[in-house]
Amino acid sequence: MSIKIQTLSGYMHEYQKSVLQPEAFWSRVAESFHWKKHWDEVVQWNFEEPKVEWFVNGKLNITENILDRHLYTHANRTAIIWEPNDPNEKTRKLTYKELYEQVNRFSNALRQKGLKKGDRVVIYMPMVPEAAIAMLACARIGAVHSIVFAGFSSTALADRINDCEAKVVLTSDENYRGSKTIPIKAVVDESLEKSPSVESVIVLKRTGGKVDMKEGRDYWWHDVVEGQSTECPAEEMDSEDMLFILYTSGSTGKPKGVVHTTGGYMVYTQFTFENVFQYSAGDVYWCTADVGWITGHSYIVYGPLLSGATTLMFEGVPTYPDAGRFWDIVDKHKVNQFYTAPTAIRALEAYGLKPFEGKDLSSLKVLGSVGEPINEEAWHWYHDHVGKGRCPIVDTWWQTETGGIMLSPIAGITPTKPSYATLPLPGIQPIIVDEKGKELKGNSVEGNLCIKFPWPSMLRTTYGDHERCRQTYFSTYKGMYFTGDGVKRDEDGYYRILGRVDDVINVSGHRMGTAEVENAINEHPLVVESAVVGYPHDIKGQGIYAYVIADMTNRTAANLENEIRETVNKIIGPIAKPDKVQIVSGLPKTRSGKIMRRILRKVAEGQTDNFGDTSTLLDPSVVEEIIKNRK
Ligand code: 7RM
Repeated sequence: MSIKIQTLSGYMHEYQKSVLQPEAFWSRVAESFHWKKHWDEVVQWNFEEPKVEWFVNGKLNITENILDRHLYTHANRTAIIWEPNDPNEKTRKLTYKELYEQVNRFSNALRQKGLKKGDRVVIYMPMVPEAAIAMLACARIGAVHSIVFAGFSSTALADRINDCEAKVVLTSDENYRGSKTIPIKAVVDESLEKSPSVESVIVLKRTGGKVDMKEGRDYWWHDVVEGQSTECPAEEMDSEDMLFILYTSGSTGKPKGVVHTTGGYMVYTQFTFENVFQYSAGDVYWCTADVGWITGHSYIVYGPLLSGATTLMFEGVPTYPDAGRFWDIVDKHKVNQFYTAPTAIRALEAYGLKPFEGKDLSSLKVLGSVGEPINEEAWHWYHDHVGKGRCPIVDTWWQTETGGIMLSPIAGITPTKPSYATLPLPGIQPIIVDEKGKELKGNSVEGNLCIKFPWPSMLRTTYGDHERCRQTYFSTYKGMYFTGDGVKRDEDGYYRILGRVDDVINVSGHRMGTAEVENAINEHPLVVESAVVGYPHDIKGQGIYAYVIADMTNRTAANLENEIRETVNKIIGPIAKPDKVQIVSGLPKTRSGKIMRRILRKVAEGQTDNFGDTSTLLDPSVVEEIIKNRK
């Protein structure tokens, strides 16, 4: 057994040990896994290059720790409960044995398509068990998966396929989402016109909708698994062999491919899953994220399945067929741990208490929150109406780059405080620095959040561009990992995340770079220049406000605003559509040509004076016009 924290003093004790003797601490956690060969050293690192290696020279396959290992003890335990978009369609349940067999059959199919260790596979699929099967099959044969959220456009998909030069794409005919059906195979077809690396596409039949199948390139999932053996030898992987790439937005340029490796990611996601949620055998755990995001990777698939847990996958949306759907599912499957995002909580809050009528919810023991700061009001609503005042809330702060939860209460053990992620998990050494990188010691301080010691599931590089990784995360403050978040440590030493301090916005828990949205807007033929900022939004957390300079000769403003929104929809996807578009004749720039985003942010927030120092502003009349026409 790994380390399971049971009391507050137990937490403090383990935390102390993890800081004073990290190697001994992590050895103890890692010993509970199956390794084909033991590691030589626990960790080797420097944050200058950066170079980080955990469980050095250890050999393993993560799927043996998910599948083979659990066969001996609980082959017939449910691994995955799948709840379809339409409540009238049948629920599916897969035991660990069934999962083992299906993963192996698909692994064999992938090998037959010529995939080898190190090859990249892009997964663009709905929330169905086959998405998890696909991930694990890749891991079984050492192929590297890169999941692209199925809401992204064909251009965004092509960019990601091309960046990692994927050989194979896995998709489905269509995707159900509430009352809509989305033809995702058609999106793949469009993106493949621009993606020469792809040799084969495997298509899962989900809706039975019509698709074009290209001879010699496209294959049905049910055909490729037909007749495959339910045994597939697992590839021997080094601890530091790549497990997956996941693209995420930053403050500049195109999304980066965050690289996670095998050994450390396995150890950390399992350890944090079991401890944060206080998962015990037999519990039913449900995380509402999509597997296209890191939360889905670490806390729907890897963490829970490594722990031998029963993990629920939900295909649909919180409001279909009505705003009581989440609570129906909790009751139907007697969910014990429930993990969702503040944006979902706020969206449901808007429907009032009627959706709770006739719902029991007494199975719930632990509630989780992730993706963005949870405001106090939403925290209390979640606590009172979902948890009926009896369930601890774990507000978990972490990132795609961190791989696993970093700051969080341990459910039922760490005393909580609304909107606080509370304390670091064992092994995590946060540090708060000021603008200049000076450490702000002690309590009651506010600054930028960095991490000063490596942890097993941290990113190793950004795919194909190590310098970008160094530059983005390890150069702002020397010798530390910079998170991009602002944070406050209060009088009790508790951490409260204040939000991003860079040009990243968080819309409904989805990370978006302002530069990325601007680039998409600029694709519109009449757009000259644009600037995008976030502003507070009641449900989404942040909304997207775009200021656009455009050639208006043949358009009305309303017309053009809609076209711009459509352009962004096409280039990135619906999640990036600006909430507000304001056509302007100029942007507030400094004499050296830099856009003064501070001013744009303030106007978007509704503030019309007190812009601070505007002495470097080239043309103050631009600001007056922007204020006058603000949306
Ligand atoms: C897991 C995930 C990461 C960014 C991060 C923060 C914000 C995430 C919380 C949070 C306040 C939280 N990965 N964030 N969790 N802010 N409290 N509990 O979301 O890569 O998509 O986003 O999300 O700004 O830097 S992510």
